[in-house]
Amino acid sequence: MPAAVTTPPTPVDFKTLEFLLVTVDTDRRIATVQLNRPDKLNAISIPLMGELVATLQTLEADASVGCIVLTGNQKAFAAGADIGQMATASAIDMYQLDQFAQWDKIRKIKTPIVAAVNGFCLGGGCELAMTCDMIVAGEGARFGQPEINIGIIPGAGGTQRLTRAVGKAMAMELVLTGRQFSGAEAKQMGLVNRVVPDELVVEEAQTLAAEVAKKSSLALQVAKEAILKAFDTTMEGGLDFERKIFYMLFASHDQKEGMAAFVEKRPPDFKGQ
Ligand code: CO8
Repeated sequence: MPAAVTTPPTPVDFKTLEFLLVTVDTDRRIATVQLNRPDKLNAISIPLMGELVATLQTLEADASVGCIVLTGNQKAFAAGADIGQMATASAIDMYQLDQFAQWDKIRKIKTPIVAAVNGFCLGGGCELAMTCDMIVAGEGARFGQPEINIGIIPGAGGTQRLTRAVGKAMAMELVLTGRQFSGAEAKQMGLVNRVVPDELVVEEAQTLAAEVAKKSSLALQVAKEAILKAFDTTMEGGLDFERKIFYMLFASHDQKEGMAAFVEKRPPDFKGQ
């Protein structure tokens, strides 16, 4: 039987794409995506979200990218959804705009994403970080769900993801008071993976991403899917799901290669297939 012909992935040249509110830098198998609306503390407007989703989807389709780092700047990861844009909106406007359809697309990105958080990480910004798979925070990071201060509640998953991450008592306190909390407190609560000096946040996130990106991208994607499944299924259903995916991986090149490489005491050459 002839060997299957596979087309090598064409890395995306982001310099040819006209994104203004998001920049991308790719190095080896890591893509670092930076929110770029510094004058508004990276407030998440509809155009910014549009660029972010398009960028993440493009990176997801690029087999040369093994892991994504999502970051802001030293002052802000993102200070929330754009309040100016929502201030005078009616319920019908909000319904028809259906902005959460975009947020859902981020949730469905299969490539692992590490959030690298410095400065303000508030409201929708905190929800965006929590939608990522891991969080590296700076010592000076300021997390929070302050929506209660402006007469609303978290709407992009905050009441659900924060509660699952930190438990009921702390989620109640943080959402009902809207108070900010530090990177160290976030670490202690289990919301973030690592806290490092501010100037090392992106580097640390890239180091973590590089460790991830070495693995089989296929195994990474299904591992991410299985872990996320734990949040919306029963133990029985989750174990069943895990087992089916576990079996499925025995149809992959990367399982054969990974195990052969172990037996032959050499590094594996994964293909994401
Ligand atoms: N939206 C719009 N503009 C913002 C936002 C925001 N969330 N945050 C900051 N900005 C703007 C400010 O208006 C200001 O602009 P300008 O210079 O033109 O007046 C600029 O960024 C700098 O901000 P400040 O001058 O306020 O900077 P400070 O250092 O004094 O204060 C704070 C920083 C404490 C972060 C302060 O800016 C602040 O409280 N921001 C709002 C935080 C907040 O409430 N976030 C939650 C927003 S609601 C939300 O996220 C809901 C998400 C779910 C919905 C998803 C889509 C539908």
